[in-house]
Amino acid sequence: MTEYDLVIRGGTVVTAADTVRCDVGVKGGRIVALTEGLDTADEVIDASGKLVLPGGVDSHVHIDEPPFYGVKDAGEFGTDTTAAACGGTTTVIPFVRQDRECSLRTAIQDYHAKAGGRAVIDYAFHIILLDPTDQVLGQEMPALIEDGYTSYKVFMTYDGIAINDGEILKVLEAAKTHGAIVMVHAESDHCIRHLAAKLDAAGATSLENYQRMAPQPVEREATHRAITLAEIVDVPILLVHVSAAEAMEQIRWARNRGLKVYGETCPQYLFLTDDHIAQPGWEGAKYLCAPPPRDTANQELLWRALARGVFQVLSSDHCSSLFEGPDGKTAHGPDPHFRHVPPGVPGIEARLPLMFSEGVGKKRIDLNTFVAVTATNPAKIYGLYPRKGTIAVGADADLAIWDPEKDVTISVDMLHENLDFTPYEGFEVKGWPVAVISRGEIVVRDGVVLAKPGRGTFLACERADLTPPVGTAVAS
Ligand code: DUC
Ligand code: ZN
Ligand code: ZN
Repeated sequence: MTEYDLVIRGGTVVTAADTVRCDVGVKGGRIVALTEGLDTADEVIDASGKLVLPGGVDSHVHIDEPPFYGVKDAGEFGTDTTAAACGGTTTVIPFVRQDRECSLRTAIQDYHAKAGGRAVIDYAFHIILLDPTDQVLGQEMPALIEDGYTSYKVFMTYDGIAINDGEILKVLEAAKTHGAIVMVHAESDHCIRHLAAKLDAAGATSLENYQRMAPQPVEREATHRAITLAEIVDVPILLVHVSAAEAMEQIRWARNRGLKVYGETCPQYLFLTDDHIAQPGWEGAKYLCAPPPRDTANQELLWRALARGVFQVLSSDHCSSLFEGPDGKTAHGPDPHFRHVPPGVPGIEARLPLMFSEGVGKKRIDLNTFVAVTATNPAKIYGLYPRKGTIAVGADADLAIWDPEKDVTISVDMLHENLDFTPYEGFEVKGWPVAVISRGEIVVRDGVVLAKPGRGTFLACERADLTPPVGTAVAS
C-alpha cells in the first residue's frame, strides 16, 4: 500500500496567509502532508510552474430556485456545480427559499432532493426568510442551526420577498440568541417603488432606465439602516452584493466603529457598468442585476476596498435565467421594460478566472487576498473552516491547480452553465485551473469533467468564525 492516494508535486502552495513551495500529500480525501520530497503515491500530479490554491468557496449562488419574475432557472445542481468545478470552485452555498406559510424544514428537504444525486462538489445551504413568524424564529431556527443551517438571508426589497424593519429586528434577535449569521439584501423598497412609478408615468421604461430606479442612495440608505438595526441588537451581519462606493463607505464606517459588519461584492460590480444595461433593445437584459452595476470609477473604488479588507467575500451571486425563450430574461415582451426582467447574472464558472486575471494579474489584489476573499473568508464566515477554504493538514483535499499563464477567451460555448449567454462574452483572461480536486478526487482535468453526478455531499455548517483577520478595522 502506498503512503498517499495522491501527491501534488512541485507546485507553489498558496493560502490566505502564506505562499510556499511544497508538495501536498492526500490520503482518504484529506490533506495529510505538506512538505517537500513526497513520493510513493497511487497518483502524482506534476504541478511545477503551477499554483496550488484551495478550491474556491462560492458562498452566494442561486441554484434551482422557484421561478423569479415568472422565470425559472435553466441550471440545476448538476450543471451548476459542474460549471463551478470547471472554474476552480469546490464548495457552493446556494439558497433555500422558504415559501410563505411553509415550514423551513419542508423547504430544506426539497432542496436536498434537488441537490442529492446531482451535485458534483460539496454544498451547504443558506435559508432565505420570507415569513419570519414566531414559530419559525423560536422553534425551527434553533433546531436548524444545530443541524448545520447557520446563515439566513433577508431582503429589504421585492414584492412578496421583502420583510419590514420590525421583522428584520426579530430575525436579528433570533440570530443573536441562537448564533446565526444574517445576510442582508440592502435596497430601499420605498425608494425603488417611488422612482419606478415616476419612470413608468414618464414612459421611461426601456432598460437604460433601470439604474435610475435604484441609484446609489437607494442602496446606501438601506445599508445604513441594516447596520443600525444590527447595532441596536448587537449582532453581526453581512451585506451581500455591494455594488458601489456609497454602500461600501457605510460598511467601512461601521467597522471602524467596532461593529461586526461584513461585506460581499461580486464580479458584476467589478467588470460591468450601467452602460452594459443601457444598450438598445433587449441586449441590456444580459447584464441586469440588483443592485445595478455602476460606473468605472466605482469599479476602481471596489477593487481598492477589496485590497484593503473592507470586503471579506467575493462571490458570484450566480443566477441562471436564459436570455431567449419562454423561460428567458426576455420572456415578458414584446418591448423591454426594466421592471419585467428578472435581475441576476450567471458567473459561477468565470468568477475565479476573472478575479485571478484582473485582480492578481493586474496587481489590484495580491494572491493571498484572492484566496482569502474567494475561499478562506467565506468558509470561516459560514462555518466551514478549516475543513474547507484552506490548505492545511487535516483539511479536505479541495484544491485547484492553476496555470497562471493559460490564456482563455471566455465565451458561452466553453462554459458549462447550460445557458445561452454570459455577461463576460469575449473577456480575455490569463490563468485558469488545469486540475480541480474535491476530497482528493480529481473532478476536472484539462477541461475534462471526470466527476460523477451525485458525488457532492451536504456540509453542515458550524457557527461563524469571525476571528481576525476577518473583519478587522479598515484604513480610510
Ligand atoms: N438578489 C440576489 O441576491 N441575487 C439575485 C437577485 C437579487 O436581488
Ligand atoms: Zn439579493
Ligand atoms: Zn443572490
